[in-house]
Amino acid sequence: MTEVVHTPRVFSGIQPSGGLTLGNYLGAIKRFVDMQESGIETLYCMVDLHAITVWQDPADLRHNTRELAAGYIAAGLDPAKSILFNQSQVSAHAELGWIFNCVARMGWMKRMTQFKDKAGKNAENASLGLFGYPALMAADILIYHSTHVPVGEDQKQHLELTRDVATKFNHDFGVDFFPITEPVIEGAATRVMSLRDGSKKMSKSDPSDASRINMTDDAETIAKKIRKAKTDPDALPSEADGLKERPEARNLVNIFAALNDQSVDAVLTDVGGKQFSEFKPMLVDLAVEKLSSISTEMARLMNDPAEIDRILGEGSNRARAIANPILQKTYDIVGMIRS
Ligand code: AQP
Repeated sequence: MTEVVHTPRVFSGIQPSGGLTLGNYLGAIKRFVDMQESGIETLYCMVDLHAITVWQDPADLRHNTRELAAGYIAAGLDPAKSILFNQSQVSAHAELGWIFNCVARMGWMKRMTQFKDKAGKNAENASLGLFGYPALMAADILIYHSTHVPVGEDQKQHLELTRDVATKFNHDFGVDFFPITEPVIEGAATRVMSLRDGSKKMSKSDPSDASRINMTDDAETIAKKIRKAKTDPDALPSEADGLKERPEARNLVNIFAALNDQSVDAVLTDVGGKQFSEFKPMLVDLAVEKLSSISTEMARLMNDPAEIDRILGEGSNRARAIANPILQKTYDIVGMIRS
């Protein structure tokens, strides 16, 4: 079998399951913008079908999907350069997702740590969709024959499963059809942690609003949350090694480095020896400078929901034009009659 070389194509998505956080911005959206600017074809999705794996109030879901689109655009994604759309408007995702439900194995799903984290102790009561989430995620990526997926560290295991699904499909049907996708997990903040607990991921669904910076927070709220962020009593070290056993300190330094497009070492060269009473105001100034223009632009865009819907409709048309031929070919490989 000759190996097919796939043209580089980038796909990633975020759930409209709440407001965007600084974690989503630094771990994902900032990378999306970098990849858009690299000239590779880029598709960025609001994965609304994934969001409903846990309960979403319909009005909130609509609002959050538009707000996520506004966040994408305000952060620098350009609908003329990237294909921006919501997942449910491109039915090929769900159709390929079903085929992958029949390729992926129960044992693979049972090993997914995100399911265990999200279902918690009440796994019997979790939706079937939450359990099968990674098979739909594999479909999101592979329906475009995507070669690269920028994500935060927490998605690494799901991307390994996507590679397993592609490998098994290709093997079972004796084809070289789906690419083996590369995760792109880069930058100083691939895992932004809660401001209240350095061992927990910053998350939009954390019940404590003080645990996260929302992309819609105003300057005063950002300042208050950073001032209150948990730290330790020691001064900052001059080298990254000194942050190893200090999760909260490491988190704030990582956030600073990522916002300022610097390495952690470069930040520590400047701030090593400073107390948090000095470092936190520096971080407040930087965060407000970088984030306030995004939140202002998001608010402006949200005044015109019809324009957001138009952008998503147009993006969905462009996405369908890529996805549908790949879906038809998949059905053909599997043996479905298409008359
Ligand atoms: N704390 C984080 N640090 C770095 N990257 C993060 N991402 C999420 N949190 C962090 C990245 O954002 C992208 C989209 O995530 P998602 O919304 O699809 O799902 P998630 O990872 O489950 O994000 P949340 O905020 O934790 O949502 P909820 O609370 O609804 O579960 C992914 O690339 C992710 O890596």
